[in-house]
Amino acid sequence: MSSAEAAAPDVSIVLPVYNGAAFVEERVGALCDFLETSGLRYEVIAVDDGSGDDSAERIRRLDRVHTRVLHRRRNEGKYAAIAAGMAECRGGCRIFTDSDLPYDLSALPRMVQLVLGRGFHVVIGDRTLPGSSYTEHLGPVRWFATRLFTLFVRLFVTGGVPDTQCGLKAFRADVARHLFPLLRERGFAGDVEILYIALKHNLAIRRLPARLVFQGRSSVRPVRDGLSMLGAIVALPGRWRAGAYASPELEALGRDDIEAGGA
Ligand SMILES: Nc1nc2c(ncn2[C@@H]2O[C@H](COP(=O)(O)OP(=O)(O)O)[C@@H](O)[C@H]2O)c(=O)[nH]1
Ligand SMILES: [Mg+2]
Repeated sequence: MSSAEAAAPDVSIVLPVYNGAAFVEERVGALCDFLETSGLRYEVIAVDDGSGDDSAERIRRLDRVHTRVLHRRRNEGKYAAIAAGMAECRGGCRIFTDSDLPYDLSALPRMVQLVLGRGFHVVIGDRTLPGSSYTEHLGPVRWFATRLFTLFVRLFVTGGVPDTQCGLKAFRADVARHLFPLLRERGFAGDVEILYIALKHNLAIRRLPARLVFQGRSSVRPVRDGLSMLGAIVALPGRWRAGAYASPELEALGRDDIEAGGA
């Protein structure tokens, strides 16, 4: 093992940040405090996606160890930021979560254990599992759009994954390295696309209950984002057939024999 590999952190946390000035210092600070006491070797990569506020500066001013900020000048979307952050990660387990850290942080070491200890390729938060708590208040339009979207996704794309949109997903380093460069979607549809590609390559996906503990202001525009997500989703099967998601590495990983059940 080279010295660079020996020094690699256990976990990298990627935070896509967009106009989070109201909460980002407190939430990123809480994340760093948590990670410091977790015993994990970690790095945090916050990716500011052309925010119109001083989110990036606020995170920089926290001046926390193992934490850096990437700044993108133009707002390109949540998944553009996540993919840029993932490209910089060195951890054995690479996690992204929303920058308001909405989910109980105890999920993080659990995900690391499932990825590094048990070898799962992908571990996702799932708000439909028993043990989840999801009390997010949704307005009526968002509520309806979410129901319709979920039904659509279930029917057409990811039969085995009831909750594609939870902002808490972990990837084994080798999986992340080959999966993220295949993504075409830049916005919220990336959640569906990444799971679609993972399922197509028969990767081992483990679901974990997600407990919502904090909710920042939502930037989702239900009608506009919902329609653009539906448009993105109908394009996935055609792209697969055209070979856009072909990857010999992911295909080989899909043949891994990952032990089921247990811890
Ligand atoms: N990089 C980037 N992140 C975004 C953008 N829009 C939302 N996000 C991030 O995506 C996450 C979820 O967004 P949010 O507005 O809270 O959506 P909701 O929780 O699903 O209602 C948060 O971490 C946001 O910072 C964007 O345009 N660019
Ligand atoms: Mg949110």
